[in-house]
Amino acid sequence: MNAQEYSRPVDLKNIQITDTFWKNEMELVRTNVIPYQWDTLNDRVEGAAPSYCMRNFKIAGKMMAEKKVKGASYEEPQYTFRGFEALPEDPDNLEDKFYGFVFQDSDFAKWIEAVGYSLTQHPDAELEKIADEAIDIVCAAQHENGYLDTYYIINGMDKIFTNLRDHHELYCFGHLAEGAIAYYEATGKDKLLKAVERYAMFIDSYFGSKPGKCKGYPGHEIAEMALFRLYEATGNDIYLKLGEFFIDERGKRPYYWDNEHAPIGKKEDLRYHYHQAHVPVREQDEAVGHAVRAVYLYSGMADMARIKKDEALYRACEKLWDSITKEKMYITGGIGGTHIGEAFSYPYDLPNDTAYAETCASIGLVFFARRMLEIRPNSKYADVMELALHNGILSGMALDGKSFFYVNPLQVVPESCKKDERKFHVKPVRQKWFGCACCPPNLARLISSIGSYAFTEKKDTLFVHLYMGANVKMDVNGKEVNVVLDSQFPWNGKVSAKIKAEEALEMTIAFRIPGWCKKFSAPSIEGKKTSMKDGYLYVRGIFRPEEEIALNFPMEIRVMAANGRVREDAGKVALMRGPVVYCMEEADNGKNLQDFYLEAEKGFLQCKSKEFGNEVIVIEGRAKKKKYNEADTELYHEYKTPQFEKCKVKFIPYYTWANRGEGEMQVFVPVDVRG
Ligand code: FUB
Ligand code: ZN
Repeated sequence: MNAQEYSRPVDLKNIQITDTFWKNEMELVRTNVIPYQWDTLNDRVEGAAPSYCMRNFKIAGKMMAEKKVKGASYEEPQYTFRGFEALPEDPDNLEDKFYGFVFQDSDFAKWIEAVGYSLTQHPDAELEKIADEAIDIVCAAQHENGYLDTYYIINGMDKIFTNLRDHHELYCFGHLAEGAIAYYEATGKDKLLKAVERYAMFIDSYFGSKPGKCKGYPGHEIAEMALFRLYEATGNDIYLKLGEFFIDERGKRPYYWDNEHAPIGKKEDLRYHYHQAHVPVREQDEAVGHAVRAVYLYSGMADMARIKKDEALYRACEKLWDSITKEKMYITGGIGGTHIGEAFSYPYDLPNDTAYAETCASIGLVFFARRMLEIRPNSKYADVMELALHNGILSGMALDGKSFFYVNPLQVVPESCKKDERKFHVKPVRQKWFGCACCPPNLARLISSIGSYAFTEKKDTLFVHLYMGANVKMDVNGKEVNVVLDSQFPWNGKVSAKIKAEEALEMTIAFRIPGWCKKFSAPSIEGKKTSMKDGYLYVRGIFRPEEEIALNFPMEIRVMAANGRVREDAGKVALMRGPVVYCMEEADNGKNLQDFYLEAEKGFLQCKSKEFGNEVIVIEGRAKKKKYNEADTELYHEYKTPQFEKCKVKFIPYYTWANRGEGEMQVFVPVDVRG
């Protein structure tokens, strides 16, 4: 690899998103999620699980009026993978101690990150004032040595970094660093960034390969990619070296955590798989363990591979990418086949109704994809990014931006979510908030920064990875150019790019050709050199002011089947159109969705619909619905050729499901093989 090969995200301040589809999502985040989250951070939302986040910062910073404390309050973390309820506390009678999950500080960090991105698109003095005041509270909590994690500042600094495996200090640090950089880059205000740098220096004084330093590494990854970003934002290579140390130390034997805790016994390796620490990272070739942790680690590895030009690390990233996308990813871009450990399961184990597919995990997959694209643009990464964004991620938020999914199943029977403990993690309706509120703020920070996933630049080349309406400003050999993109994705495949510049200039625009598009057309490319490489159409030449390039990616309805080894989907199909995955819902098709056998060969009808507020495309198909006969009243009976009645079935975009009340839903549908 050499530095010339890298493309980097276009600075958000140089992108204005104008797109109908994504602008709508960004506005939901700006007008609903960010203010709502601020209220939850301050425990002001009636009926929602309290966060205690800002309260913890105030207590750590001694900003609360003195209150009673019933003795020492050090407690082991009380989170559970089965439920996300906050600890039951009487809000009017709280002691001055830490409340909530050990990683509650990260709620603020993700909020300030989303605020930063949002301000680049929509300056808002009032929001900036609230953010500045929040930063004052957070910075007041910082310990004189630079340490900044309220859990230990409140519970006892003698315990810091003593439970790296399960506590989340370095995770909270990572989020705080990302938030501080985003806020600094948006506003130029560096108070939080300076605080984070002091904290980073303290961490650096504690961890490292030199004798006497701690050889531990984060139990929940993210500090790695945050440190690389901090290095790139500040130029201080101490952060780079610290990030490298954390990446290189992971998985070495003897396991660091065995000195922190009693060894875990025979199952120890499995436990280390959960943390992606079973072997050193360059030897990892299968995505395992907790899915969010995994993709955060892989994102950090990809950053380091790029910065250090580390081919071995890049090859490991590629293997892990293939492991996820060829064997362990849902058709929606969801990852994490099992709720036990919120984890990847074994290859091809992708159950629809017990799926975990955490919103955060798909978001992390997008982080990983964008980083792989930076190293080597290849449409396979952007295809997955687009898939996850339009399906497994957007499904995480209601169409009004007011409620959220943590888990994104591909099949739901509401009764089973309430009565079958194996499916308690699956919710048939979105929730207002969660005690463990990782997903909604993660959605907020991703959606507010969507432009930096859509566009990257390298010298005089603009890469268009995702299609969306936007004005992208670039410096091409000292000349300013605005590339104005127009798109009606994800419903219509016509896109265009228009040049706005003072004078003609030579540059390249690299357009991703979506993997789902069988035949694209580019009617208006004249007098330019075009070439195809790794799924991108490179258009190079002298562009005149107002010159426009138009492309068309016809969106056809595709009937998709899973690999035969995905047992859950045997004999079933799913519908896709462009990047959008479709599903059937009870609201349109009635109960017992398992009784429908899709007559896929009979074709489909697509029509525009406003039933979800903004216009979407819904699909109508034909099916045979099983008729129940007398024998069917018995649990078991002799087989008789089943009788069917002909009917129509309706499919809606997967991300719009559960917006019309509670009901059954399925993505994969039995197919009528006899036609
Ligand atoms: O542990 C912090 C966050 O909580 C993880 O990223 C999520 O998967 C949830 O477990
Ligand atoms: Zn989450």
